[in-house]
Amino acid sequence: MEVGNSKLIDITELGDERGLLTVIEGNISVPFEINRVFYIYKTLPGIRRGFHAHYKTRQALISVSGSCKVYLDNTRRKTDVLLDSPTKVLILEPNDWHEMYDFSPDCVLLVLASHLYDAEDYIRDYDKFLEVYGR
Ligand code: T46
Repeated sequence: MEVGNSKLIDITELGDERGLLTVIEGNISVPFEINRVFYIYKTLPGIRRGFHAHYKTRQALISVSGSCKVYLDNTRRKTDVLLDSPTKVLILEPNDWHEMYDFSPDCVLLVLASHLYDAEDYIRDYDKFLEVYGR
């Protein structure tokens, strides 16, 4: 499903009598090479984070435990996405302004990124975001 410039995809759940397993492979399940992994957890009630877009970094967001929401703005359309399953993957494109919110106390938001961390890759000013990506 298209959300902003990004996409929400479902990945296959593998299971047997022992329980469940889900696998994500770079350039296969997600459309980029995975060069960095981080996770956001123990988020305090009412917290909203993100508030930026990127120049080049593509990411995959998965709530592997609990749930959270992601607000996306591609300058023309604003969308809210619910991540509430370890099989739901938000392929987040760099040109979507994003904010994460409504974290459940048990939420572990796993993020797979196409590039190593670079503070220069962030657009944290909304007017700058419109200047770079707006029509
Ligand atoms: C994004 C959303 C989904 C690092 O030093 N290295 C890293 O790889 C990351 C991700 C962060 N940091 C530092 C930078 C800040 O001092 O950790 C601190 C918290 O990062 P930030 O405020 O950017 O966190 P969020 O939740 O606003 O955004 C993060 C990612 O940074 C961002 O790329 O798209 O998650």
